[in-house]
Amino acid sequence: MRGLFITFEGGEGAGKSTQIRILADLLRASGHEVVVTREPGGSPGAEAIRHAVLSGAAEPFGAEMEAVLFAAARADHIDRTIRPALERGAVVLSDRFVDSSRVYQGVTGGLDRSFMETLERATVEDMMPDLTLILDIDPEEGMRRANVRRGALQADRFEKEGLSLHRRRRKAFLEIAKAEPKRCKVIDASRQAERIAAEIAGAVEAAIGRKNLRTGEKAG
Ligand code: Z5A
Repeated sequence: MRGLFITFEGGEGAGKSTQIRILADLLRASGHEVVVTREPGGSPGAEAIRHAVLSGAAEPFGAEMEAVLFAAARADHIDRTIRPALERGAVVLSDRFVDSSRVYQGVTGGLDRSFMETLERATVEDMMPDLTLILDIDPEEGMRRANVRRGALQADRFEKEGLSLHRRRRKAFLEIAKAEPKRCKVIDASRQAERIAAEIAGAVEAAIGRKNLRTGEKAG
């Protein structure tokens, strides 16, 4: 693949969308084609599944079925959006990807490890990110931020869950970072957005260098 695949992970309200917007502007200004996408979603089929999983409509069918739906959405997202963009040489910024399944369905959903690994192999194949930025924040602060942003809108299937689950997820993301230090970088997301953005820009610049991605002109 000629492009660069970057994923943003972490708990609710960590600031992933905010940081993706800042980074996308920076990369575009230096001439890269940037594709901003998200999970669940990022392609027409996956966006349809997003509605089913986040509304809670799939919850009665159990955690395994939810995991299968997230995986099906991911397979479509990869085929329709991520792989074509990387083949063009673009930088792909995805708000969540496979680590969210590992954490939300695997760890806090209590699903069997080998079941999750089989799903992951069947969907992700060679499409692991070049860089995963894990935005780490105290879940209390993350939920406070998410509540402010949501305003009068209803909380989704996962936002409704309690603080202890959010704490377990934070720990699980940090464990992934520890197990895969080459791919993952933990970012302290409790700071001001500008300071976080500066650290992210440094990490992305290094990844661009490692991948020898062209800058200053449109990838093509
Ligand atoms: N899920 C899953 O279970 N399995 C899977 O495989 C996948 C996903 C892929 C998708 O939610 C849900 O699906 C997710 C996991 C599950 N669980 N939940 N909930 P989503 O896409 O609707 O939402 P999210 O991914 O959790 O993100 P978020 O809550 O929208 O937050 P965010 O993107 O990280 O933060 P933000 O929108 O950039 O910022 C939140 C607010 O804080 C906003 O008002 C900002 O202006 C403010 N903000 C941002 N940065 C700062 C700083 N630095 N200081 C102060 N305030 C800030």
